[in-house]
Amino acid sequence: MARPKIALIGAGQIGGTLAHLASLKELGDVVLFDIADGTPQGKALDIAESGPVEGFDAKLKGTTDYADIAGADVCIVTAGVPRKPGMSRDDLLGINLKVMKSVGEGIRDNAPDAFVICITNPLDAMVWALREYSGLPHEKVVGMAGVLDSARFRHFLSLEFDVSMRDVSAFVLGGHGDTMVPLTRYSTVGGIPLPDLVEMGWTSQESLDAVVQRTRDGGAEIVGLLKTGSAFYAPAASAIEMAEAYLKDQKRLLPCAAYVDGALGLNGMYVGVPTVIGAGGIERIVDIKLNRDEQAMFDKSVDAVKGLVEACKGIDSNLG
Ligand code: A3D
Repeated sequence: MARPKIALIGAGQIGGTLAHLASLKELGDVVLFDIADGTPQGKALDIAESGPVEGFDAKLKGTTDYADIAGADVCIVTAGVPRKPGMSRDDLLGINLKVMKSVGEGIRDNAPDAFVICITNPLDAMVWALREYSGLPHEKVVGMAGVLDSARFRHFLSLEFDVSMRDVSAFVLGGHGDTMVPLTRYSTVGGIPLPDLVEMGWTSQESLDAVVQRTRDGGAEIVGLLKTGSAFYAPAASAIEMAEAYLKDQKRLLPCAAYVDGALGLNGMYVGVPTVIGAGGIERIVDIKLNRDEQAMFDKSVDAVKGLVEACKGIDSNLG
């Protein structure tokens, strides 16, 4: 069987890291696309030259021509601009919406059967716009945010409890922004829910609240440290986990910005929810029950996403 083809639209910080990880994991052959001529070609060649040392079999190609992504099985989209200190994700909306138009049309015309993972911010609105511009089925276009936000939550929890990150599972729902909803009730250490660990005296409610807030601010913390851009290692690793779930039909239960029509009381919008990813793309939305406080936080997050989608429609009247 031929190797899967993975097209990375955007060969910047995340795009380059995606190409490296996809090669190391031998997920398939990689095409790096960017409008900045030289960048995708240079990164593809550099990573290919690490192949003999690392011992992976993957072909890499850098390009500025959409024709080269033809027949891709997976497209991961990072094209656009990232945040600088002092900027919110929402400040990127106008400029990145234009980018989503050209990328959506490029995918529509060259790789209409691909599973498309969007990373470009503001995530929930951009994945919605990318789906609109590409016209692909909703279950084949998804946004990466929940895996990253949950990974940050897991990392901070493992520090708080001084236990292995492998034994911490966590759930973050809602939009990828200041209103994201880290769900403590559905997050566990070795299967024990976080509220029980507070009761057991492993941590205090104040410390747990601080971990939740640090998770919400996780992206800004990195932007503040790097000063020239935003996080890229953990975002790339998170998107690769989703791509692998699709390519290997793993049926992973992962929180993603997926199209929800019916579940969780929503009709027809993209927002972060628990999903099952397999060969069919988003095969299932997990319709979890929220308590009153969780529902209030989720509703606020949903409203924030709706506001961004309306802003997109205000910029491009052909949308929606
Ligand atoms: P960066 O290193 O600037 O790479 C972006 C690349 O996109 C650059 O190489 C540009 O040349 C390229 N580009 C710009 N316009 C186009 C176009 N029309 N077609 C093709 N390529 C184009 O940024 P990055 O890789 O650090 O971040 C990429 C995006 O991901 C930004 O919007 C970030 O805000 C976002 N991001 C999202 C998360 C999430 O968790 C959702 C996390 C981190 C970053």
